[in-house]
Parts: sequence; C-alpha cells; structure tokens
Amino acid sequence: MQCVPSLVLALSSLLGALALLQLSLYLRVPSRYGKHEERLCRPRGRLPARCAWFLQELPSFLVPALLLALRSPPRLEPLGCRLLCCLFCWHYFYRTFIYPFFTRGRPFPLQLLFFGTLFCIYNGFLQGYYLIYCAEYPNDWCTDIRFTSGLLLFLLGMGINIHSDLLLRQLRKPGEVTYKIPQGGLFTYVSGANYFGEIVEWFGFAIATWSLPAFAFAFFTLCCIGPRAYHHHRYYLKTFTDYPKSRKALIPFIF
Ligand code: NDX
Repeated sequence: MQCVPSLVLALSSLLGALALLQLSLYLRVPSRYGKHEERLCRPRGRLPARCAWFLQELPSFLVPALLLALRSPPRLEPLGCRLLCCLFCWHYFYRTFIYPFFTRGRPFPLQLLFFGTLFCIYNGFLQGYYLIYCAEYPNDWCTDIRFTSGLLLFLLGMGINIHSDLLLRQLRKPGEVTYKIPQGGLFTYVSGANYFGEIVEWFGFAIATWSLPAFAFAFFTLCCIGPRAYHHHRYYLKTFTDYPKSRKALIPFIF
C-alpha cells in the first residue's frame, strides 16, 4: 500500500462533514441510547451493553493494528511516529477490551451499533493509514512543543475520561439500571466529565500528531459528545430537583 495524499484529504473532509451532520442531527434531539432511549422495555433490536461496546469499538483497535502488521517493511520511524500510533491503539485497547467488560449500561440499540461500527472502521482506517503510511516527522519530533504539549493533554484527558467512567459505573450495583447524581472528580464541575476528558484527549492527540485526520476526528468527537453532554445536563436538571445548580454541562465554569 502507498500513501495517497488525496485519499487522506478526502477521508478527513468527509469526517468533518459527518461531524457537522452529527451536530445538526443531535443538537436539538439527543442520540437515542442510554438515558435518552425512549422504548427501554423492548429488548428486541438491542444488544447487551458489554457485547455492543466491544463489537462497536473493536475495529478502531483492529484496523490500525492490521495496517501495521501488513506494512512491509515496517515503517514507524522516528520514535515520535511510533509513539503516536501507540497512543491511538492504547485508547482503543482500553475502550474495546476493558471498558465494555465493566460497564453496567443498558442494552444498546442495534441500529446505532451498526452505524457506530461503520464509523469505527472508517476512523480506524483513516488514523492508522495516515500514521503508518503517510506521516513524516523529523527525528526530533519527540521534543517538539506540539508533541509534548499534545501528549500531556492526551494523558490528562484520558485520565479524566477513565476516572469519570469509573465514577459513573460505581453509581450502580450490578443489575441496576437507575440513574443517580454523579459525584466527585470533575463531575463536581460538569455533568459530562467523561465527555470533557475524551474531547481533551483527542484534541491533545491532534496537536501531538499535527495532522488533518486527527484534527477532523477531534472535531467529530466534539460534535458527537458535546451535544450529548448538554442533553445529559438538561436531563439531570429536569429529573433531580436537588441537582447542583453551579454545575455546568461540559466545560468547567464556562458552559
Ligand atoms: N461510540 C463514539 N451519526 C459511539 C456510539 C454512538 O465511542 O449515526 C462515537 C463512541 C455512535 C457514535 C460512536 C458515532 C456516531 C453515531 C453514534 C450513534 C448515532 C451516530 C453512530 C461511535 C450517527 C451519523 C449520523 C454521523 C452517522 O444505562 P446507560 O447506558 O445510560 O448507563 C451509562 C452510565 N451512566 C449512569 N449510571 C448511573 N447514573 C447516571 N447518572 C449515569 N449516567 C451514565 O454510565 C453508561 O453505562 C455509562 C456511560 O454513559 P454516558 O451516557 O455518560 O456515556 P456514553 O455515551 O455511553 O459513552 C461511553 C464512553 C464515554 O467515555 C465517552 O467519552 C466515549 O464512550 N465515547 C462515546 C461516544 C463517542 C466517542 C466517545 C467519541 O466520539 N470519541
């Protein structure tokens, strides 16, 4: 396989367009899973959350890993480039092989699972293909301010995301499906602490890679889970009369 710059440009632009579509579809009405799912009692057309999250996220890990294995001779030099590819796979290793096995979420709609899987194949290919076949970094990229600051943001975001996912999980006993007020960590300041962490993480990745595909993905993440954080916030305010009034939706002290 060769690097085709026009393919990277086309796929990144399409990802940006999908982000805008996402924003226009889900700004007013939330995507229908989890607490925004209406027909909760109907088990048909749904898969247990563990299965669904595993299947949906698997391509984001497998596709770059396959591209890497198929690359002959291996080309992930310099060290900066290798590290960047590892960061992407590291996140999706967590999301595919760890997160689903601990989730206590409600069954996930098959229709969204289908689109989510397609999205993960698409994005896994774009990010992997770019990093493995196209990216060119100078030998000292690891000491470049964009790499170091992006890496720090990525790690900070990932820490917030994993910690917040853990706090949400601890709100329920096994088998429970009710919603409670999240407390602690960044939930003290925002309703969508896990989403805030994920957004910081992917913008950090975009800065560290300084690449169009990664910026397009960070933008998609913002357009996908930003509105969802807003809808979660409204849901909490409507459902819990004692919900902390000073808590914001997504960005501490601001929004
Ligand atoms: N999966 C990313 N678009 C998505 C699934 C949905 O990883 O057609 C995007 C991802 C997909 C989406 C994916 C792509 C676009 C799709 C969309 C659906 C439609 C859309 C396909 C791939 C589409 C177009 C038109 C462009 C084609 O019962 P429950 O499940 O609510 O329980 C929850 C529990 N919980 C609570 N428990 C007790 N009390 C409370 N108050 C609780 N609040 C929540 O915690 C869950 O078990 C758990 C987490 O729930 P929630 O709602 O906070 O997070 P969730 O949305 O489930 O995300 C889980 C994690 C989180 O860390 C988030 O950052 C990350 O995954 N994520 C999620 C979505 C996308 C994404 C990351 C990204 O873009 N990077």
